[in-house]
Amino acid sequence: SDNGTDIDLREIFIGRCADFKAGRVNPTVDLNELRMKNCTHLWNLFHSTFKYREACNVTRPMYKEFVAEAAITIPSNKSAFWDGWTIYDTVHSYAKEGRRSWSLEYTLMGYLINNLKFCGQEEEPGLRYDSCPGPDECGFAKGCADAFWAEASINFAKQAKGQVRVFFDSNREGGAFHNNNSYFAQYELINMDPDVVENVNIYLVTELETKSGDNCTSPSIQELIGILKEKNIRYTCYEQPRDVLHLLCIDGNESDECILQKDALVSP
Ligand code: CV1
Repeated sequence: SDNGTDIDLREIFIGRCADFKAGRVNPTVDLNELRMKNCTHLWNLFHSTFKYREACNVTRPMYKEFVAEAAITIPSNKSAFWDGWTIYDTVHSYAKEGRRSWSLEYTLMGYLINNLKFCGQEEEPGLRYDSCPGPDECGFAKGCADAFWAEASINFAKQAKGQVRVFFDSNREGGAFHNNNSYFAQYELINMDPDVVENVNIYLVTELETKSGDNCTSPSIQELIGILKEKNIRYTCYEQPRDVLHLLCIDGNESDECILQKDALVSP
């Protein structure tokens, strides 16, 4: 168990929504489409899903209406997926708030809910402020928070078009790709549409100054490739892709793998 519902949940939600609508979060959104979104209406759909309900008694379908109403169009070639928390920061710096890529957290619904704590109870006041279940505590993809992310992930994946990227940490414990109990595998990969997803670019990233773990031929990634083949989706697998390496090297320019500039000018 974790901390309880954020005291200012409503204010944060409404404020984030207004900011997002104004294009101040992800500047690449379609502002016309966002004009139709009513933040108070979205808040009502969202919080009524878990208010007066025991925290683990919330299931994925209960979020369908909120997710459908909050959904916005995701541009082609921009979708970025990830599997495992250890790659999360890298994906977000790569995404550059949507300028380079869109991860779920830079869509309206993802941005609204990201990092918030919320859960309900049957008794007044309907929200629980002492503690809320942590990840997986109600079972995989169950309970007020995890059920939301599962439904949101489905919507996000169904919209992916063109070139998409999936980021993995090559040194993730248990293998880079987790097929069972990963939101990426169970809700995103499964819902990608082979008619519109042209290619899945598998990005296997290794932290600087670290021995790489899984590569494109490792069983974990081969399992992913097997699923893609079965779904008839093309893929390309990259080990330490250069665009990501360059990004990592901004903060790690002393590392051996970051000596990219061959003839640095040295004053005499
Ligand atoms: N996704 Br706070 C899935 N779960 C999320 C997301 C999110 N965007 N944000 C949060 N969670 P894990 P994964 C919570 O490291 O491979 C989407 C969930 O409630 O296991 O399973 C993303 O689009 C759950 O408790 O990653 C991404 O592509 C835990 O974090 C993919 O699904 C799951 O995190 C990542 O899911």
